[in-house]
Amino acid sequence: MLTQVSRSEEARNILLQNDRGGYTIPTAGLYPYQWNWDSAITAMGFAEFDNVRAWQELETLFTGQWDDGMVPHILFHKPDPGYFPGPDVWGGTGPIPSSSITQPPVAATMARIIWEKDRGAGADRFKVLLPKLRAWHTWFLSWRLDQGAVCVTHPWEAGRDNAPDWDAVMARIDPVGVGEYQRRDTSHVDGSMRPTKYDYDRYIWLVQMGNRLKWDQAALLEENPFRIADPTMTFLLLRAHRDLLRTGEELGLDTSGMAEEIALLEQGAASLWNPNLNSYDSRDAKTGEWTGTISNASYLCWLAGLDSKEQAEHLERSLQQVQFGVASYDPNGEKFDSKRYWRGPTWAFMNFLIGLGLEEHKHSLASHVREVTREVIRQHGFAEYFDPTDGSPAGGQSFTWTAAVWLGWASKEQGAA
Ligand code: 9WN
Repeated sequence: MLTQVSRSEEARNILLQNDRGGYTIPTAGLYPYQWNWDSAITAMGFAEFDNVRAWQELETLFTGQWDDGMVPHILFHKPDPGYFPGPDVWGGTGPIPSSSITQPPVAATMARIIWEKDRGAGADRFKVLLPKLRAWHTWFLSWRLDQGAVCVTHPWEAGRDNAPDWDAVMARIDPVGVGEYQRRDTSHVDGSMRPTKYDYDRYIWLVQMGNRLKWDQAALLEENPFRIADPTMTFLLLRAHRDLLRTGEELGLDTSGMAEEIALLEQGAASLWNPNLNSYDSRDAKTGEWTGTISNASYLCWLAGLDSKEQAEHLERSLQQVQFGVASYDPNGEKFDSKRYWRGPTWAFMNFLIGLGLEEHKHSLASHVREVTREVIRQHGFAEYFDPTDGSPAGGQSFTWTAAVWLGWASKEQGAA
């Protein structure tokens, strides 16, 4: 078994090997492009040994920002036939080839962490980035709110692709006319660890619909059956907006309107409390129905500044059920599948975001979340995700954000900078 020191060396090497010049790919083969929230987390990892490179990761991400403020979930900097769907399927209209949906906005929160490491060097860079971050956040506020909570319009947008949260609405989609296509992901990793063909038919059908509507948000609001108020987006945008306000004030920038926006997002976050489940849940914005899911996204409430005794009780139970939590879906839930992606496996970067929130609240579960994440990586390496019951590595290997989380958080003791 590798020691902690050699794991750190391996982690730095993964970041350097997956560097494609100003941006990193999540892992060679399976994900050959720049992904939005992967890059933000990766920037935090780079900040451990190269602060300039950390800022550059975020700056490159914003070269793909659309005129309306949206920052795409994938930037196709260089063509690569190894990934499907590529730019032709998306039909994006941004400044560089990209997908046409977004991903959870963690960039402002990661920028804040990077800035804290070297305020002097980062101030000018943050000043340039801040209006772009704000424009992206404003785009969410303009197009994606349901009772103040933030909606996703595609499972890939939540970054939790096949989470049980989407099952009911996915079942209502008839992917008629989707046609033949060739998946690439299952040629890189075992299909049992990936979403199914049933899922993919619907993913592609949703992309084709958006392309047909030219990604016009007003038209999508009418036509897209997939519109779910999601705890991932809501908690992370609330947190990111708080970070932006704080930073804007400290840098002497215009922050007018932001406090009101935060109050609206706080209402939205509160609206995601499902009293029947006694947990934060996702809500179908088209029907108002709860999805009935306790997921790892439910545990992002602390990062958003919201404490909850009931949510902590769910987390404690979940952690007791498996050796290497936090499971992405309730281990007692009927849909729990320890190997299939977002239906059970544990993800180091989600544990980091959950753990950070718990630590800020001085919660007693915080150290457990950090320790199990450290242990699963120490024992099993830098996998995309892990089976929480026995820690076995799953999905892609030499994974960038897992390495970044090791460097910036999991390998350290709580309270260490
Ligand atoms: C689709 C890159 C991304 C992550 C997502 C994760 C997975 C892509 C896929 O990989 O999604 O965006 O093809 O499965 O679910 O969170 O950003 O690591």
